Amino acid sequence: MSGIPFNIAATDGAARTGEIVFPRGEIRTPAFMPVGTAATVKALYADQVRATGADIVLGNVYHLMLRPGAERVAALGGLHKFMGWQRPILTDSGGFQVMSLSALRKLDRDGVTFRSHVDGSTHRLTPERSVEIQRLLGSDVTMQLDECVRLPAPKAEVERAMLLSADWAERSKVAFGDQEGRALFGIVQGGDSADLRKESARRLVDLGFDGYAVGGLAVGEPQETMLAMIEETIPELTSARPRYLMGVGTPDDLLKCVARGVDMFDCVMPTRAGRHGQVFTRFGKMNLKNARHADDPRPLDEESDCPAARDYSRAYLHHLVKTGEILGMMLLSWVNVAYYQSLMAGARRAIAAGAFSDYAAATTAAWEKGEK
Ligand code: PRF
Repeated sequence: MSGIPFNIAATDGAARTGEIVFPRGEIRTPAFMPVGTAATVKALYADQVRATGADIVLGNVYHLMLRPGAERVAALGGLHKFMGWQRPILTDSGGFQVMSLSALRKLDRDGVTFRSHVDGSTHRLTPERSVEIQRLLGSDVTMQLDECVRLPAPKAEVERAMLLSADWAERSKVAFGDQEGRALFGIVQGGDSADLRKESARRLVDLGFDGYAVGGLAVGEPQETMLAMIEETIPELTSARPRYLMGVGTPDDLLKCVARGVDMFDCVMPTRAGRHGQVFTRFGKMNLKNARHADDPRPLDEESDCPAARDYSRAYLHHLVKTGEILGMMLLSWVNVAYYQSLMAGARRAIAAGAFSDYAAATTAAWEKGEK
């Protein structure tokens, strides 16, 4: 392992707060990592993402290997320089696309062959090639290649994918070797089966990773099942290492999972919702397409630190969304990423003060009450 420190400053029940220390900067946990699939957090400047409080962003192996190509990014000085983000970057391995692009790929024990959704060309990913691409990109957190399965699925299918992912974890670890200042995370699979989840977690812990991700959740199962699986998995993972729940979620999911001991999250939700006219604020979720906003001179939240939430009227944002203006997507993505960061900052403060459950209850009550 690469010796990336994870300093836990305080715990409150199962929740923890601390810092993961990378040469490029610290990640304050619990952390929300905005998704920058194609070397951009869609509709936001890198500096703006940083100003919302994000310590780390995501990139994606599958998308970047197709365009612009990992070797090209490496020749241009790496992903940080390419996209103008100098802090840590976590790259996802392509394992999610094994599920989301299932019509365009062929899986075998050794790896997966994708037919490009862009131009139909074929691209091969093995655990070794995924690790190599992430090294070429200059990733701070490399994710193992895994197979994510959509739920519901037959248990035998979930078990096959879990065992394949465990085998790929081992191969990824060998391929990664020892990279000073960079981390490799294993990914727990096992669908909605508690025994498969535990077995997956034990196999990863036996191998030893810098951090442990929980994959294969928020893929069609109810929230209750997701939370139950987290409760089954977390105690099996090394408590001294970061735990990352992949592709989750709503603000409510985040609070419930922080309470269960998750340290890191990523999700397209704040940016994707923002491009579709939806915003998250401390008053809950609202859709700016709704005609009730057309004559409303109030900002989304006058107490927000985010200029997009403070300095523009709801009537103007409604107009931008209704007319499909680019600025509407930019401002709403900004509001949402800023809200997710403020939610996590609040969670960190509350855990440090030993008051996380009060914080979660008060935050949830404010969403439910909505605004006046
Ligand atoms: N595996 C990988 N990336 C992911 C997932 C997974 O299971 C998920 C599941 N929610 C999101 N992103 N590699």
